[in-house]
Amino acid sequence: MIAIYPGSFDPITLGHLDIIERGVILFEKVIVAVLCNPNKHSLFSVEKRVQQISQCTKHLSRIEVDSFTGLTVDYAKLHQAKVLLRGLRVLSDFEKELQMAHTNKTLAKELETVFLATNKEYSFLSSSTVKEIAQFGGCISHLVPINVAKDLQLYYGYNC
Ligand code: COD
Repeated sequence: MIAIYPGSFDPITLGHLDIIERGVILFEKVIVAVLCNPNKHSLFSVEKRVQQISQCTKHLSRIEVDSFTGLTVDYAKLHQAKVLLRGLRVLSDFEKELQMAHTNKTLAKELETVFLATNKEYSFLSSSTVKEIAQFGGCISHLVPINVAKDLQLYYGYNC
């Protein structure tokens, strides 16, 4: 069964990576799909995010990294995926994720959303937190893959 793991991944964190690593154990193939959203300001371009994810998932087989525009359900149908993979950290995620899952169900009945609970080590971790720490020169090397840490340090002009 093919699962799509859609998201912004701006940038990918160790929390996202943990979901991907556990996802490939459960599914035949996981497609990590980066949303290209021209209405949302992103720190890294879609191409850069795809490159970052590809680089830090090199050790995994049965994974594809791609970008998409439009509806996630349309992208899933195009790739014959039956599952949308999502992660849950805290209660506020649950509200947002449930609403998204219900919306997607109204658009594609055959598609199931599967949630993986965050690894408790990463339950506090989000791309926004990482960007905020990096912006002020804080150490982020324990929060993101090494290649992403380098990109953030280069972007904000510091070393840690
Ligand atoms: N531990 C576990 N899971 C985590 C962690 C962590 N530390 N951090 C993030 N996650 C999970 C998130 O809960 C989420 O499930 C997933 O990883 C991706 O997170 P983000 O923040 O990178 O991506 P989102 O949530 O911004 O992605 C939203 C989509 C792009 C999927 C959504 O906006 C979408 O589908 N857009 C396309 C238009 C569409 O189809 N709209 C209708 C559906 S609402």
